[in-house]
Amino acid sequence: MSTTTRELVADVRRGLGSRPLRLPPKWLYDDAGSELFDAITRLEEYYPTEAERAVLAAHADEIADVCDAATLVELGSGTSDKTRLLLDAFTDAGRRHGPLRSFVPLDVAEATLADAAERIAARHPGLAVTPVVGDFTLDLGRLPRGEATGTRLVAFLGSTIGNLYAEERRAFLGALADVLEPGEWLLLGTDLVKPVERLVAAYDDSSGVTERFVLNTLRVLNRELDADFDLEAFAYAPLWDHRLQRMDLRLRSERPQRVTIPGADLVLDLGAGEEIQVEISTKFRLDGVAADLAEAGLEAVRTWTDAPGDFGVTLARR
Ligand code: AVJ
Repeated sequence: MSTTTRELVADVRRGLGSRPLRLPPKWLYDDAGSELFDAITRLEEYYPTEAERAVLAAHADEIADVCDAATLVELGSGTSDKTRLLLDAFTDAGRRHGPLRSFVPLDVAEATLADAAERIAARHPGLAVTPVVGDFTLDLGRLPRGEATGTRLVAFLGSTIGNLYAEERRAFLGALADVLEPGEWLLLGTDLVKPVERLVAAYDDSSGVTERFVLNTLRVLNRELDADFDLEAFAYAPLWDHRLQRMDLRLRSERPQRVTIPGADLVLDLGAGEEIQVEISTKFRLDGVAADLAEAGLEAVRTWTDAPGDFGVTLARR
């Protein structure tokens, strides 16, 4: 059994073996899921991608000027699409700190990662591109460091940090601060709190792509663990959790049903209306972001937002 399958089995036993039923969002992002997510980013209603792109388009040069990194690491890199804006600024021959030496994208979706790495290597011939297949909650210790990289900037974009539960977010930032040397950098993208109508529209789009994306996690369990989830028997049920300031994306069992998951040695009896939490997407305030960083021992140096204030990008230093 591969390490990934072992992790999936452990997550499924933990998440579906007791109530509330919950699956960690990373199992949404196999290659099919990554493609569906990519389709989400092109939806009219899904504003975060374009909002973050606007921030990077306007300020990448400034970021490359403030930040003296020689290596850019990208966690949960996916297609690395917006990262192009950073790479163009950091590899500019006229950059104050000299051009970037290497790029290290890290992602669980292997084919998506390989494609992105190839595309970037072709665009930046002078840049060493070293993809790492891995999970950013587990594999920070495997990132290259030291003389091979020089000073690193770790980019964690797209508000992926919002998919972590509060305690996981704290653990993640702490682990990141542990692997960074003093003087190394973090660039963190965070989706900001806004009127609930826009949030709900972004996660419950009219064309149903988000629903297919969320259902894909059941397809992953059917394939990897030989489970017999009937995708037709589940309805997508997203909601805004006002108290916790997050979108809460769930799948609701439409009828009482028994699901068997042989690969995890699990039988799951679901009642009508019972829900499985598949992903949360926390929304932030900029002062809260700075406070979370400070608690981990990282100092917010500068923050940029797009003109409407929908999305924040914070540069922090260990
Ligand atoms: C992975 C954080 C970029 O939370 O907005 C989008 C994932 N899930 N629609 C988000 C997601 C459903 C997305 N990020």
